[in-house]
Amino acid sequence: MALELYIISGSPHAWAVMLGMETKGLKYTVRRLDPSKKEHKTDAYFALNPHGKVPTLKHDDAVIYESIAILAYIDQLSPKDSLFGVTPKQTGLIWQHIFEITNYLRAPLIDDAARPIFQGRFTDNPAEVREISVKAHTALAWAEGILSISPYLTGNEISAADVVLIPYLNSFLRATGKPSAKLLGDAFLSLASSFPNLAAWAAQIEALPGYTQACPPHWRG
Ligand SMILES: N[C@@H](CCC(=O)N[C@@H](CS)C(=O)NCC(=O)O)C(=O)O
Repeated sequence: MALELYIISGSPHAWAVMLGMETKGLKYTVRRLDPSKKEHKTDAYFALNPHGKVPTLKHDDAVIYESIAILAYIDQLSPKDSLFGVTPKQTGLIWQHIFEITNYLRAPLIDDAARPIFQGRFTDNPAEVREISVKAHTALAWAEGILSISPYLTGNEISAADVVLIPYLNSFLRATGKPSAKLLGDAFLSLASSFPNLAAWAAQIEALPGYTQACPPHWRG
């Protein structure tokens, strides 16, 4: 049976799974839900995902939600280009970085910045913007440090850690380009000058075949 992935366009978590699918070379069907019609809050969708969130994967008799769980599931479908490493050391490091990203980078980049900006509820208080900016800089500096010693977060190959981080980074950067976030955007005008290794890493992932296909559909146009 085909892999069916339920997404909302713009969701960084859905994006990460799509990038994982592309990296693994898997064929999948996208079921795009329209949040303006609350298509992710129907009884039929709650039966798949009790939280009414995306992404959710359907495959044979399996229904899996939580983006990182879906990445682990699809990784098992083919041995090609393992996303979670092949040695104990690689696997441990990949999971360590995934937890770093979800525990320490997601909040400053997505919860405190990208999401409120996209939802039109970002603060215009300069002191609050400054605090958000400092926390985002600290988060990105963590990645910059790692990427100054290896081309991907866990070595020479792309892993689930990279796949989880790039949608957070690019959602954050897209959000900071919005006029309502000008104060914050000014602090991140040139990623390349503040975080050269992070910028090179992002460019390298964006050049991979499948990257564009994995991007949020409404961004591609
Ligand atoms: N921890 C979940 C987070 C899922 C999540 O927050 N999804 C958001 C989009 S990025 C969503 O569905 N929001 C719609 C809603 O909560 O109503 C995962 O990794 O899959």
